Amino acid sequence: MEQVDSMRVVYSPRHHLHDPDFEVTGGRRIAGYEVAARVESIRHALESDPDFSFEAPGTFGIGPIRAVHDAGLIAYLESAWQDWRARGTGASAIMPDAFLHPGARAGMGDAPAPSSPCGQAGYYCFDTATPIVPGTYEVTRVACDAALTAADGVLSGERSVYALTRPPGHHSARAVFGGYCYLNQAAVAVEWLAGRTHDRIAVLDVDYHHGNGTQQIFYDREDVLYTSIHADPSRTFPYFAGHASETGAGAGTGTTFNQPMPAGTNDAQYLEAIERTLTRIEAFRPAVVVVSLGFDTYGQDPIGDFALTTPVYHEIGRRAGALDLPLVIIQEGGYDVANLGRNAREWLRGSAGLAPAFAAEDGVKAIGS
Ligand code: OKP
Ligand code: ZN
Repeated sequence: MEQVDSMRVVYSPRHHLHDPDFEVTGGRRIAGYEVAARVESIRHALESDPDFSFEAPGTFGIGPIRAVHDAGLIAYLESAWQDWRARGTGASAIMPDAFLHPGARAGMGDAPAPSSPCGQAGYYCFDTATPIVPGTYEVTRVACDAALTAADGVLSGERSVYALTRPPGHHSARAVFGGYCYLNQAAVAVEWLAGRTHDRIAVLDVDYHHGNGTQQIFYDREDVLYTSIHADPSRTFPYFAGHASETGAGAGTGTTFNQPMPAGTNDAQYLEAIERTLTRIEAFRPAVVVVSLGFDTYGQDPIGDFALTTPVYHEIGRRAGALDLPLVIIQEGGYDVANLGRNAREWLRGSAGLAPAFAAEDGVKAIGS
């Protein structure tokens, strides 16, 4: 594989404007895991490496977002904070206290759209970990612009471009959001690329969590392959999607490929799963691969239960790069702030055919060979 000059990294400091100070997880109100320091850890690691060059996102407007998300959801996200300030509960963030659970209205037809702030929150949001604060909409729009800038880069001939974004996006579905995600920037990039190339697009979702939103948006699509390696939903969020039996519907039958993994999944097991996924992607012959890149698979991650080590990220990236297809790499999760930077740096260096930045740790040498 040939080496690239330097990998473009799309980054905006505006992500700091989305900074909720809590989430509710497992019945506990806790400091949120999805913090600004996450992408700052990655920025610092890449800025000190001459093989990466930073640039600001361009602006692509609302059109590419409307192509994947429901108009009501977009309008809600845009106006929610102002409405909450005018007539909400006074809380520092919007969070639902009741959800439109399908069972609650089973047999009664659709509910009329609610007009109260808490009703709307429970209509559009599916969990208690995804607060809306004053800067949320602007930041999720910036993240979409960054993903589209990366997509535009590969169509202009770059081999791969990395969108260093937060919050993540892959849990956000067509008409509902949750899981720290608001708009789904990977899905926005996929749809935009499909429209530009009139060709097949594959998703390689290597976040620890299943990307239920991305899967749903493309579930019936023949031209989009969604692949994911993730913690088995029988034990982990998003709980209700990501089973191996979910393989697509209609014209998209066979274009979803899930590999749920056990607790304790290690480097060797993960590489076997990656190999199966990359084989599927190659057979699909996509024009572009969109990578939903998460590092919550790391052994020290506070919300994951896999056991991956830093050096394996270089090997995973190397194998993804060896597909020899353009990569639009979009940052999703990963919550061990102290090690995020070096894990991301290794993955990206591997994907670009560059040598690891760090010496292999004991026990990891065995897996790459
Ligand atoms: C976003 B991304 C676990 C609750 C999980 C939300 C996790 C969202 C992860 N007890 N809450 O995929 O990294
Ligand atoms: Zn995740």
